[in-house]
Amino acid sequence: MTAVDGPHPTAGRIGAMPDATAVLPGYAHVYSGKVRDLYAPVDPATGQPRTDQLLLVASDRISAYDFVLDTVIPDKGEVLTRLSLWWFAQLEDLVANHVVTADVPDAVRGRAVLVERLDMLPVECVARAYLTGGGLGEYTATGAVSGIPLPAGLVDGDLLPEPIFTPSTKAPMGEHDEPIPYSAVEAQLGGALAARVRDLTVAILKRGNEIAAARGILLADTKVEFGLRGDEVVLADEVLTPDSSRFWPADQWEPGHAQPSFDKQYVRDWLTSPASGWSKSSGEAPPPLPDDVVVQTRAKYVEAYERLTGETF
Ligand code: PZK
Repeated sequence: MTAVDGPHPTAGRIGAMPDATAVLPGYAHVYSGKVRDLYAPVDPATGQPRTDQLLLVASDRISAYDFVLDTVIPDKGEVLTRLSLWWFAQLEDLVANHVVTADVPDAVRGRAVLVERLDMLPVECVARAYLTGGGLGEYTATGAVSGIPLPAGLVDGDLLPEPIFTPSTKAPMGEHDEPIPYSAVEAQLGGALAARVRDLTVAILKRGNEIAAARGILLADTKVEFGLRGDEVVLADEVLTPDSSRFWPADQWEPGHAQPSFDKQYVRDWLTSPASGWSKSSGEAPPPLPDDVVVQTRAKYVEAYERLTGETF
């Protein structure tokens, strides 16, 4: 938006301004996902982007029903970045991680992490502790998820007998990841590496739930990304955040129907209410969120951070 455009039509409403991808002096923009951006630090000696590090920047953007909304949630990027850093520390005895430092330029301080550039593995590593979403669909159709047979009679939200590894393809942005059988991961990575990422993914979700359950949060499932540092498997990206995992309030857990989302329930409830005037199936972009929905949603992200870490945001 330029000055001659005048104020944004929704300026003044909390979170209504779209948050532009920042121009960061000393960094070259590499890629933008739905809600995060990737930069390469520029080597001052050569003026060229470094090939050994990346800056991961989390925005305040939020997605719902496969749309990136026209409204930002203030502090969401910082809450998720700080939560991810906290989880990396909780998981350090299980797996090495890509974090170099959280000491980053002021423009993105708190919501960015400088990381080691890894050779990323071309698989989305998903683990499920509870049955829902795509896993529930597969189970209903076949009685199994990712080729793993499950007991009969399970319903939406049920706790699985054991957390399971349910890998998927890494689809380009705008497309959906497709579930793949474990044998496809073995074919891509070889047996030893496939078993390593399977066991790590499940161990990360188990550790996450041991910690989260005591704080009233269930982690239904999670998606993690790994890369290689030589032969070593290293945990990358963000970990156990509400954007990479389904967070459920433990006190409202009731199998048999879709569970409320710890973080996005106010957004979903408003978007699907008559008040929004919007329909999921319309193909139209969702309208901007009202202030009270923004405020309540921000509070849920902060609450998740504070409950899990025991720290004040
Ligand atoms: C990497 N992404 C996804 C994350 C985005 C996109 N340590 C690493 N080394 C090499 N590549 C990546 C990472 C990490 N993490 C991650 N794509 C590449 C991604 C954040 C913002 F726009």
